[in-house]
Amino acid sequence: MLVRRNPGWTIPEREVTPESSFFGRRAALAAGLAGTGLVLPPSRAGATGLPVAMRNPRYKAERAITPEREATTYNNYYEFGSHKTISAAAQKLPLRPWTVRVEGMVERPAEFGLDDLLRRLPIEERVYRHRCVEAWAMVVPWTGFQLSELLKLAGPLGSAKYVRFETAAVPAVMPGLRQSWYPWPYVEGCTIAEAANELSFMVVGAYGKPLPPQNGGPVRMHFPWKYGFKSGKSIVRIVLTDQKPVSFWEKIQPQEYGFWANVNPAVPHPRWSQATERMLGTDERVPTQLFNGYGEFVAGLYEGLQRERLWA
Ligand SMILES: Nc1nc2c(c(=O)[nH]1)N[C@H]1C(S)=C(S)[C@@H](COP(=O)(O)O)O[C@H]1N2
Ligand SMILES: [Mo]
Repeated sequence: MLVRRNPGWTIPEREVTPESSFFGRRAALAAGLAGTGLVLPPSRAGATGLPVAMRNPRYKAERAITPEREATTYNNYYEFGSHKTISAAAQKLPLRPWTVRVEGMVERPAEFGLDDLLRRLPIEERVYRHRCVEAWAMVVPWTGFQLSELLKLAGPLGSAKYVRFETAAVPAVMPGLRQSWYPWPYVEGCTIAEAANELSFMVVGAYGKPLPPQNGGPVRMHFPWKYGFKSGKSIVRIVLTDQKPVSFWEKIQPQEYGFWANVNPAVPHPRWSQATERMLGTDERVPTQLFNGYGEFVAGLYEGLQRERLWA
């Protein structure tokens, strides 16, 4: 069992997007950016209703950005079907109104309107690598806010040890829900320390546009150092708890999928190697990196946990 005296909610100073970034006019922003190291992405955001977000240069993908068409047409979203071509079907998911309930072991449980969150929280763009456990990968410019910013609004209690994320279940538009052998709704989870990590991101946009439903719109998780299944889509409920969440895939195949699911090229899936990955839109295979290349940010989270099944 993990012992955490410091729940880690004091987020250290980092290169943050300045206050003026939200809803600021691009020209004013650009003028104020000189010397800050921040750059404006080639964004069409102003035209789409997504807040203007500056790209945070702290997070480097060191790979080419995946073509938007590939990332938005090759998806895993089992609520819409257990195959990759669900993007057309997913257009039926109503993205507004949308609320995210944050409850459980928090001082101020609340239901947040998504548009309200977009006005209240610092929004930025981060180019993150994504690595599916099936050994394909992509690089996507996500727009969003740090998970810790949302959790701070609710005030996590010291007794909370884990965070559980629940996806919307909308039977009228999600044919997959009729496959009753699956343990709907899709649930994922992480520890409080993982949730507090600066990389843990809630995504509301991709490629400078509102996040499309097939990628988990209007709001999804992204934990870039973990296999993709940990990053639940279309989130409606976040519960802080002292019970370790048992996630969707872990319930279905506990021999193959575990709680931690950190990316590791040296630990094969029971049915295939994890040493390399195929970049979406190419035939190119590239070497997989420990923690998907994010070890400098997250390796410290797992010190002392070597006996846990950290890699499945
Ligand atoms: N609700 C829900 N979230 C989900 C999934 C899913 O089937 N349902 N698939 C997961 C898997 S396996 C991956 S790889 C990513 C895929 O995200 P993408 O379609 O944006 O590439 O979403 C994850 N989140
Ligand atoms: Mo995945």
